[in-house]
Amino acid sequence: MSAPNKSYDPVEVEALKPEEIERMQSEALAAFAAATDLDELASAKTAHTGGTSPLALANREIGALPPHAKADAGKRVGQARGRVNQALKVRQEELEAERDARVLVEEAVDVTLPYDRVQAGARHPLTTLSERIEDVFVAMGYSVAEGPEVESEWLNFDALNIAPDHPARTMQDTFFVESAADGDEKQTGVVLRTHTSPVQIRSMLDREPPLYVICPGRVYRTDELDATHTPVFNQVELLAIDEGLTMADLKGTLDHMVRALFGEGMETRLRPNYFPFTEPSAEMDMVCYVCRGASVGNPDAPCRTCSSEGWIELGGCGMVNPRVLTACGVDPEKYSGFAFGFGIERMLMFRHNVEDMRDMVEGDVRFTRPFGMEI
Ligand code: FA5
Repeated sequence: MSAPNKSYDPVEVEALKPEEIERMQSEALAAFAAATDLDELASAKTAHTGGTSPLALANREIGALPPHAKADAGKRVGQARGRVNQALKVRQEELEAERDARVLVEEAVDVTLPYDRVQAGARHPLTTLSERIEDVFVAMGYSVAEGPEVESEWLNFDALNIAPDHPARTMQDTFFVESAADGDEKQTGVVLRTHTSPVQIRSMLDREPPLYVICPGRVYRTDELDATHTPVFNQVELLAIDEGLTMADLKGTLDHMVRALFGEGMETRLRPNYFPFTEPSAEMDMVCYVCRGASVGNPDAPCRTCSSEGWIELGGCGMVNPRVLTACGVDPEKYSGFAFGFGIERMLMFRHNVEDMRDMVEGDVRFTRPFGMEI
């Protein structure tokens, strides 16, 4: 850089001569125009606008000029730098636009091209069957009620008229989570619920009659896993409490359910049975939906679904025992009710000819896939 000099003539400083400034500017503009991509433009930018570029060095010369010469030289260099920066900005925008347009073409994805399909999951047939059953009852005005799987012993047994010394307590082999404290009669143990019937009790305690609920859910029993039993299975419970309900209402409701699930013309029959929480109680059968009874006494046309018995056992039912109504604060003089409970796994078995219940719990998609895609 030149030292300050009072008689200094800027025209005589090589870097500040108008033609020199003009040349620096032209070279910069030509370099920007020649850059074909943003990387080349970045190099040209450093070379022509950076701290050691010719125009930056010329600008530094101005500081050494006498005051009267500074304005002219400063204007000349400043205008040149302004034009160079403006040209750089314009070229930068052009090249960015070109790059964006190119990326859109080069990185476009053709969504119509075939690809390696990932198998979509689907819900388990137990879930879809359970929901189908719920739909039948919801359409009749029932609401869906749920309860906890870890249940108090009182709700699972006592409130259902199954006292601690009642033989029925051993009918359902129970997983105990916590046993009742010794000597404290009011203390109740905790169990994994053995059936969905405690949801009946919860519903009656929670709501005022009339009451129409369907309670689907998972239940637990200490049964070995085999072709017809699993320690964890699903039940659906039905409960109706209203004035003047009779066994005829129960039978009509069950007939409607089997028709909705298995087709027109289906029938049910009730056989006497015993459940502590219903009185009278019955076992409910439906006519075999495959042979419709035609296989009975007909060895030429045996039926595998019903073993040629003509009927398929579906579950237990009955009129809610007045003692249960009383325990739940429902007046048995005013109200009566019916209840019905059955296993979803067993229904899936005969509805779809599944021979081994173990297939339902192993989680193998080869089992669920033939049931079709229901998401
Ligand atoms: C009950 O559990 C009664 N709570 C049903 C009931 C409700 C009766 C309301 C009256 C009024 P049960 O123990 O029979 O009843 O069981 C009902 C159904 O659960 C059986 O019909 C069967 O389909 C199914 N089930 C029972 N044990 C198993 C098991 N280990 N694996 C799969 N399904 C089972």
